[in-house]
Amino acid sequence: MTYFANIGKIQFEGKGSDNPLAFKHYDPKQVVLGKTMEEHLRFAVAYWHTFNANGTDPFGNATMFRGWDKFDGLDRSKARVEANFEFLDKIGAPFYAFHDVDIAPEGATLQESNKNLDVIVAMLKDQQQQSGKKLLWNTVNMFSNPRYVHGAGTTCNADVYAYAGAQLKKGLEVGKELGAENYVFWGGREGYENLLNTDMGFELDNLARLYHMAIAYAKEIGFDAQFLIEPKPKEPTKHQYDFDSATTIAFLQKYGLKDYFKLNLEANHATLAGHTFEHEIRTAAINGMLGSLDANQGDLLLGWDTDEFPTDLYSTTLTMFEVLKAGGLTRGGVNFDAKVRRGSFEAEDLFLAHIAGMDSFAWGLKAAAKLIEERIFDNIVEDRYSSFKTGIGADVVAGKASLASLEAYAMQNNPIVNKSGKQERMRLMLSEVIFSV
Ligand code: XLS
Ligand code: NI
Ligand code: NI
Repeated sequence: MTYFANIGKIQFEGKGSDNPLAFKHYDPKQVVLGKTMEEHLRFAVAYWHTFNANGTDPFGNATMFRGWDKFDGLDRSKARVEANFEFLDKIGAPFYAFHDVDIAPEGATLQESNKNLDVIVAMLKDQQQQSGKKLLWNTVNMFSNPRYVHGAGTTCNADVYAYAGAQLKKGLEVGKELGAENYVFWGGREGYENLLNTDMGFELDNLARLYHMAIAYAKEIGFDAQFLIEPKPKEPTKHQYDFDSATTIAFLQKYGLKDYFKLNLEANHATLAGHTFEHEIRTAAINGMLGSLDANQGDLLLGWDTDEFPTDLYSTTLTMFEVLKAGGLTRGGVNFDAKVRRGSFEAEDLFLAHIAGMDSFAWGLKAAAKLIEERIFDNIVEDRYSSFKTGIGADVVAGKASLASLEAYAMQNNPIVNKSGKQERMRLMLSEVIFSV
């Protein structure tokens, strides 16, 4: 069965092409800084946005009716599996990612849900083997079902906590079965609405307990995926506990979890937290915590997680600049946690949107590589801190300075001379590089 009959394999045609169904920048085999674009970017398709979303919003019903929507229940799930692998093949993405509830319908009981999962996971495994496509990460949805109204790992109800543990256990088994490269924890409803009814310290202790149990179980079953936490500051709760990179790292450190996790950073979550994406990536990188990326973009005029496909070249360039400087994504990837707009309801839009995202990231990768190869910013930054290379600055860095030695130096060093930071010049240089590649 084919779901995208009118569309063939998307090819790289280069900058001159006017074919909307072709890549202008993403040439998977092109080598950039010693690795192919495919190896750098490790693109993944998000199951939930591509195969489950139907265009509903708080004000309106579904606008999207896909080929698989003529089926119901498990049959629809099976159709989605086929559609997923057809899409991965045609768009040329090596990876996909899902929540348990994306791939199989929830049953009336835990047993029934697990049975449904088993049927679909067997199919996914088979299709993975046939196609060579891989699972970048899986996760479990512990936020949509009404049982999670007060959270999962941070719920006030121990029965719900137990259910969450069971669902997580199955999620780890599914990840192992499918050879997932990573396993993601996004704290869907791990947060609070009102502090008056919330024991914050207790909730965080319980969340850490759940993570420790997950580490122990993964070890027990030999599931060696990289564990990732995905920070987000708000939505659905007013105050999500994993607010941003820095908050999440502090949490992991406090509970002795830091060595077992890295971060899955999402562009739109960064901006919701009042940061740029590159700020979040840098914060993770300097703490050795960069794991993977959920690529999308928000809209500064709207205050929520709009999950648009990333097309802002400044952002993709600065993102890839940070990633390259941090040594790459290793086991992570660029997962399009992004959805087509409600008005983009044609099946072809799924392709056009992914092409836009992949080309924008490839463009950003090329620009970032040029910034690095030609040391366009590095020289400026190095010069900016050069006073720490010699004299009193070098003493500070070597740990040889004391407040007394700083005082002795400051007393005879007069006047102090500062230099311009030159950021306006650098921003123009950035534009020049982006439009030169
Ligand atoms: C929601 C999150 C979610 C995670 C996976 O905002 O981005 O989609 O990536 O649960
Ligand atoms: Ni995400
Ligand atoms: Ni998100």
